[in-house]
Amino acid sequence: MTTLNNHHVVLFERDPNNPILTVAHWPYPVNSVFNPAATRLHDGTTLLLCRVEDRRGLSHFCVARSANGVDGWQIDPRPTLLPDPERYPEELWGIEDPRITYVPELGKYAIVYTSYSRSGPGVSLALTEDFRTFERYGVVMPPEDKDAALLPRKYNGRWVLLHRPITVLGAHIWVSYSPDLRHWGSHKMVLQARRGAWWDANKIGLGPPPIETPEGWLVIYHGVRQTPGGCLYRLGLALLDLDKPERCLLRGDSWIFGPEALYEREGDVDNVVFPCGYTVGDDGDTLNLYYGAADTCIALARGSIRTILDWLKRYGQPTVSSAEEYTGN
Ligand code: BMA
Repeated sequence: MTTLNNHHVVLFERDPNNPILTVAHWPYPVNSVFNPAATRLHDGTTLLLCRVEDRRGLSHFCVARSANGVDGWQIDPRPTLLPDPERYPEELWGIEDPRITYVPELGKYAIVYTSYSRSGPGVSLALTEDFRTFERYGVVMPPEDKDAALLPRKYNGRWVLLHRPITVLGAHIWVSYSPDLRHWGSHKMVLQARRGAWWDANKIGLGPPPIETPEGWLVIYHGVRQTPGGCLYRLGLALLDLDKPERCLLRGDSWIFGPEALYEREGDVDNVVFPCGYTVGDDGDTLNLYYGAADTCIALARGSIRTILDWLKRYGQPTVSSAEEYTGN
């Protein structure tokens, strides 16, 4: 049964300094800075791995560091990670939309990103200890696939990747497993785009890496509504089982964050909020969500993990079984 589920609860508040990073901050000429990955280093510094689009239209990554995660950004004077199409042809048209996961077992950060190849966007992986040198693993999911992130630990000896391949049934979120970060299998659909008039019809994708909570992996995902006036990118919530992340426990009906501020409404691509990273505050509850606004600049919104989980438990619905999702019934 469909119930009216239109809860106007504000779960994320925009930082008054928004947009916190723009091309005006950049030490070299660029077109736009957006869709950053985020992490907190061991000394508490916030590190953003920003997608930077140059004036040819190709993207690379550049690191920005800040003590408080809001201002005083120290930006690498040159690109931090450039596409390397000579050795990695899949990076021919740039690298985009990174997600960072710190992996304690490896003592390294895993960066999962979109490599824009001649065949379309695929998912690539690189490891780093210091965001200065990077060990590339190449393509881990062939085109067309994007919006991927690694979970920070193995399940039964296998790493877990969430990603968004395009299939004949649409653009849905899948989970895949690997013993070595190179060979991936046991693919399963975990979250399906809805249909028809829904805000998340036909195309969804993972936002930042899933957030570990005592109640499950909190997933912030984007839904793309196609309208005659262009696409609208908004955010929704889901909760995956902590013991079995391929199992979706709850999913919200309403979107919870969308383009409202002028810097989200107008830019190179209007009406886009696109988070690829988060950090958690010292209180263990404050969620700092870093997002690209209108494919032009970087903004920050804050929420409370506790409040978000309460919302999901109150308004979220259990999802249909994966068998039903496969058949699309
Ligand atoms: C998606 C990605 C994002 C981008 C968004 C809106 O498909 O390519 O990088 O922010 O579209 O243009």
